[in-house]
Amino acid sequence: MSNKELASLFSTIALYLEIEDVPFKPQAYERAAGVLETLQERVEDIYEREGVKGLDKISGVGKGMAEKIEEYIKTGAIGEYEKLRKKIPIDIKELTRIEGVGPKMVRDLYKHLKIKTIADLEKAAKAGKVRKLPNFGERTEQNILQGIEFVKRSKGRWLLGTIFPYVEVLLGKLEGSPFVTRAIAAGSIRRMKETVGDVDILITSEKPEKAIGYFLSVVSYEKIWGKGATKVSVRTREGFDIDMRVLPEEVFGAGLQYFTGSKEHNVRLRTYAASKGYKLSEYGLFRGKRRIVLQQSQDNSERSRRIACATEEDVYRALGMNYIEPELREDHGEIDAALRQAQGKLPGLPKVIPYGSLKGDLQVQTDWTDGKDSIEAMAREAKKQGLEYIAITDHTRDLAMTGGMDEKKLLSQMREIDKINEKFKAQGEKFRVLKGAEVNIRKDGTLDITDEVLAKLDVVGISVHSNFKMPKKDMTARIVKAMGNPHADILFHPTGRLIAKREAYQVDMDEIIATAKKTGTILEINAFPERLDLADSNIKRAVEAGCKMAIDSDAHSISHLGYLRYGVAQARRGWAEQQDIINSYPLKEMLSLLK
Ligand code: DGT
Ligand code: CA
Ligand code: CA
Ligand code: ZN
Repeated sequence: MSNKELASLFSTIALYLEIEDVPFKPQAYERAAGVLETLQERVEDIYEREGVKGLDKISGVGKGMAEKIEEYIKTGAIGEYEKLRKKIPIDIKELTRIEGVGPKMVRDLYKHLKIKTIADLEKAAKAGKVRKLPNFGERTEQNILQGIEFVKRSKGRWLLGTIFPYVEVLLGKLEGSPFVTRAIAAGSIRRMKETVGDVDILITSEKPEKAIGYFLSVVSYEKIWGKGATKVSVRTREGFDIDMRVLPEEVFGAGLQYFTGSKEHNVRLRTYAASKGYKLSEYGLFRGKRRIVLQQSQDNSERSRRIACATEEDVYRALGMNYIEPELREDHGEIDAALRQAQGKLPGLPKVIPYGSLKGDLQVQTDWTDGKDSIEAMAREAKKQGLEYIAITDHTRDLAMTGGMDEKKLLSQMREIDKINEKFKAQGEKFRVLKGAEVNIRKDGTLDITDEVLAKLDVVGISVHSNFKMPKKDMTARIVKAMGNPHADILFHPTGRLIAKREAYQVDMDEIIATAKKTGTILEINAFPERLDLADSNIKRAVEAGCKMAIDSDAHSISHLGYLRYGVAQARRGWAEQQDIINSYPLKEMLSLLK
């Protein structure tokens, strides 16, 4: 059992209770779910040590919730959930994945139309039944149908940010096994693609059967799709699939290269190899075109023809190329660039920004608006993670539901930040909290904070949070106008997309990029796992145009600051170098790159 599983169970209970119109309880479950999501220690460990009292002590978890957690730890189930699930047989999780469909809507749809699944909802909406419900209307019905299309298209893929921490833990366990020599994730995870279809794990081992047995003992799986002497595929209890393969040590490089993909990269590489008289497969790079018969033990003649397999570097080098980082392997011109580079010609491969090279974070929310932690807590955690500065960028006036700040509140927050900086200084700590805001771009392209106050801030982020459905021309004009504001430093999450949830708004990226270049506005690479906005392809365009970018976590709690690595990954996938990313510079230089 993990904290995350329990959190997800709690938020489902909250949804059921909302459908039942139960007062207050849903909020208690929601709050506890939020806490569990980000809790560092496992609740089981806390419970083992301090019992239900210890659970009660976790801030945001009351006595009632602590008892529910205890019930779950002891029995593996929560009675209230089982009861609700039987009473209200709706697939809430699935239905609320549709953008714009919340628990209240699910409740009404169920009460009036007996809608339980996305399929039911699609049928009813297509028949025009949804628009007739009180508070729905034709526009809502259209939006629901659009949302359903989007969910259907993204089905079966998982956010990298959901899968990656799981895989890290799993690899750690595998490496701890005496039967495993090394373990690594290949496939889309190694390429750090924003969404992942399934997890591919490669290991080397002297005892493959034992290694597979060990793997099955540490993964909680729902079913085994298939199992052989050197391979096993499972569906995890979390609902995604893992393919695990055991590779022979001598050909590990070739295997890793093959299973890292992408398919498109591999096809291009294999075709190039063939044109040079080689044969490339997961078993190695071979001279000559004769087809290799795949079998466990290869005969001596094959072994003698095999020229490169131990490391990936060997494979690329033998083909006359420089090593290509996994994030670049998408057949977007990387093979030609690697060939040119090896021949001393330009343009070569980019020197992609290294992980861990960020010095600051320029979008951080706090408990002044919809964040969970205080300014100081965010700063201390950022410092712990090796950063030298962060900008506090809480929401502004128009986002009233988040407690968006007006000028007065912003000014008082600035005084608070001064105090915190003084405190750091007095304690001899080298860390700087910058004053900022995430200012709303209104429909007409003006900002919802006066220029006079914006001028006092160190970092002004601007973003679209309303009227997402404007025509492309109008949306582009709106954003371009806002970028022209002399105080607007960074365009936050430039396309507004939410992966698998909400399409990006219609906007002319070429014009945004040109305007960024002209006005010196920084474009953000928002690292929040469901945003990753700019997307990799847009980053590449921005790099080519010579725009500067910032990689921000958009953290709403201390646990989100770690998202920065997904932003760095996205930047690498967009061929960005360290010099392209302003928050990889020390504070003074970074500030000099803002307007
Ligand atoms: P995913 O799982 O959809 O996020 O994407 P990948 O890239 O992880 O794809 P997956 O899991 O189907 O296969 C893992 C890698 O194995 C893939 O990136 C390249 C390699 N591979 C799989 N099937 C083929 C194939 O038919 N041809 C070639 N050249 N490579 C393949
Ligand atoms: Ca995969
Ligand atoms: Ca796979
Ligand atoms: Zn927010």
